[in-house]
Amino acid sequence: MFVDWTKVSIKSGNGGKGCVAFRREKHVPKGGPSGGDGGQGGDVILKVDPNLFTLKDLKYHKSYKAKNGGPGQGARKRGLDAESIIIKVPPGTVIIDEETNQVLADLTEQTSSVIIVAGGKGGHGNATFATSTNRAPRYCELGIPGEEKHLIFELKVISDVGLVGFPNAGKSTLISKISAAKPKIADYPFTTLTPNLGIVKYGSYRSFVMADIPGLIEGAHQGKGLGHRFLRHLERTRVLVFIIDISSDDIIEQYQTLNSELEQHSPMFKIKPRLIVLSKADLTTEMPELSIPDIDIISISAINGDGLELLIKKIVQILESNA
Ligand SMILES: Nc1nc2c(ncn2[C@@H]2O[C@H](COP(=O)(O)OP(=O)(O)OP(=O)(O)O)[C@@H](O)[C@H]2O)c(=O)[nH]1
Ligand SMILES: [Mg+2]
Repeated sequence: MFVDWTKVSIKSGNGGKGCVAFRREKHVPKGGPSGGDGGQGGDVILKVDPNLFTLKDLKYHKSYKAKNGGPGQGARKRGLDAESIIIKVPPGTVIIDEETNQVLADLTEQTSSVIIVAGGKGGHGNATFATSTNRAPRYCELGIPGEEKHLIFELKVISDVGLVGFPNAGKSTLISKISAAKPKIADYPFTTLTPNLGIVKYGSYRSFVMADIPGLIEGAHQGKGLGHRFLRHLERTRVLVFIIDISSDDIIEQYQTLNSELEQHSPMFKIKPRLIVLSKADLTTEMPELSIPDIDIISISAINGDGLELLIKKIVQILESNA
């Protein structure tokens, strides 16, 4: 199951309480203060796991609580520091504070990690407070309490290239031909229900990541169909590839409709480099004469492979010139 949004509560551990104690040894009738400090409460840490692709695990585990630091002990012994809790998230996870709506972290790098709430510091034991005027203090500090937060985890998948198209246009077929992704393909709309990522290899060692999302329909930005839920997964892409069935009545109008859905979702799409791909070219012998300023239009057939090499070449050109 693909989960790209969930709420999670987290709490870091309290610092351990300091200790009040005095040295008790043979031949030392009035030993000095010896209460140790409390240990540090556990942190809650978020860490990217590049092998994850969904927030599914978090959906079933709604709250995470780190342990409290141990209390200080006699003989100046410090309480145990509590272990941190590490929550693994897929690359591209955005962490939002539910109360303030503030973005607290955006974990895009393959290795990034962040302490989202730090454990409380332990309190000092009475040994710390001994002075020349008060040699036997009978007080200590409590630990600092841990911090609690209610968070929203939102995944925006990380991919270089995003496929945009109406349902049934052939997006999933394309990604299945040029990458190892094996999405479901069928001759009806809304076959794809959640995003698929595929790694497209080119040259000897190079690759880019392509995202196939559910098809868009007019009104998607207002919630029609399924696509709007997934538009945010295109936000981080560097190239948009519009896939339009070559036998469509008005290809330019289809492009404009798709484009306007994207722009109404977010104006950031206006400046994204793009390509238009006419799919299912094997089904027609009439090649439409089209042109749109500054946008390359190429035709492909994912079924017989025509145009796929050129498509990859064009995508790479755009990626490299916008690196
Ligand atoms: N003849 C021909 N059929 C194709 C080609 N590409 C895709 N199809 C067919 O078009 C239908 C839809 O393909 P999909 O890849 O599932 O389309 P999609 O855009 O992913 O559709 P949604 O997931 O519903 O948005 C399937 O029956 C495919 O076999 C092509 O190049 N030539
Ligand atoms: Mg599909």
